[in-house]
Amino acid sequence: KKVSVIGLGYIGLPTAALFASRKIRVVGVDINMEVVDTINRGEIHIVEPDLDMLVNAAVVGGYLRATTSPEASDAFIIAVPTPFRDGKKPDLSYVETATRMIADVLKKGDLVILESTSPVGTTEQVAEWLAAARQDLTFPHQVGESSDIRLAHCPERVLPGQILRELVQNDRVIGGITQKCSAEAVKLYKAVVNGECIVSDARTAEMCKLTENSYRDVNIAFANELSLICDQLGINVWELIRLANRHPRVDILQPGPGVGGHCIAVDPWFIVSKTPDKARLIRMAREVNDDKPYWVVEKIKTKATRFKHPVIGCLGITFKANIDDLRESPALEIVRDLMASDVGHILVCDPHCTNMELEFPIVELNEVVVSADILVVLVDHQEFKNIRPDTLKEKIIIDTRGIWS
Ligand code: SAJ
Repeated sequence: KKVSVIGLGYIGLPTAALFASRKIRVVGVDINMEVVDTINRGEIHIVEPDLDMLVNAAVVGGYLRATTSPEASDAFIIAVPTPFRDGKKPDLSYVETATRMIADVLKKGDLVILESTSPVGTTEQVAEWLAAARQDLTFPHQVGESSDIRLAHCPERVLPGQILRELVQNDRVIGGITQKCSAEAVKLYKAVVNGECIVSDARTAEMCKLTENSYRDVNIAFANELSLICDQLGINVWELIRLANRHPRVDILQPGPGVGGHCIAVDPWFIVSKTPDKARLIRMAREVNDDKPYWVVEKIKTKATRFKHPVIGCLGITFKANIDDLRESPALEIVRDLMASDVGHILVCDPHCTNMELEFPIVELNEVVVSADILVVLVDHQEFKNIRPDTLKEKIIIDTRGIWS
């Protein structure tokens, strides 16, 4: 068996390495030559615990190699980005390009899996694209179980920072275009997944992934809305949530400076853009979470008026704790907003971003803590949690993550 993984990013590369670690021959395909070269040297271009060792072992052992153009295989896993463009519509162009690339090498009996998070109907669209490109083969949306090609959606649902563990342990939803498609996909994933592989259909599997992230977004929005209400009413929202969560059927998430990352801040829009009249709550949650960074900026500006030349120390720029990922980060958005205004002198500290190229310097934690009049916690990194709050008595604290509450 030979498996091709198209797209060697945060999902594709760990997936490719995992299959290779089970002694399955894997070809990783990426349009970026630099990425391909890096992997072929046994190195990686993304940050994820233990991934470097796994990729290195797979490349050295001869089970994984990378290339820029697909070659004949038994299974193809598409794991390319599906961004949401201009606040308007999902961009499926990477999926389309990947699909057209594999069409050239597809043969009777092959399995094609779409892993990318996708709006409902995308797997059927992939079938259309493949059928249009290969009229010598039959596809499951045309002839059902007797088709030459098997096609399924199997969304990834791993947490950055724990990708390798979750790839193996999490249950997988497998949505084949037909039953046989699902059965073939289950066989493939069973080689690496210890969790259950649960069979459904393609549209349900697509919606399932979007639902998981929308569920989290709506629940974070609830917490963020509570934080605004509590601020106005003079109530400590962190204590309030701790108390409410003592109820056996209440489990409120944590407020923050907004919602970041490339998934939760994006996927709900895939639902909203398909069914705008129906997805009212999902849209509103997105808006609540998107507004939160502006609220934090206004809060800081109000506090800053107390000083003639305020020094504002910002703690953290990543999208969540203990990682170095800046994608859609509300913390970074807040820092940039503050810098673009004339609110005061802004000092930024993030122990996870010291080697990054940014348009502003990253300052030592101690220096920020000592110099700041206003200290703003934007990310709950462990390094910040270790600071003793009693050393901060003289400062104005805006703690968007509740680490010192
Ligand atoms: N956040 C809060 N309060 C909370 C929890 C999170 O403000 O109580 C914020 C975080 O700070 C961050 C954002 O939400 O800015 C998202 O972080 P996250 O840890 O909730 O999720 P991601 O984006 O790292 O990964 C999510 C996961 N989805 C779910 O937990 C339902 C992951 O399992 C998915 O695979 C991933 O999206 C994805 O790729 O879709």
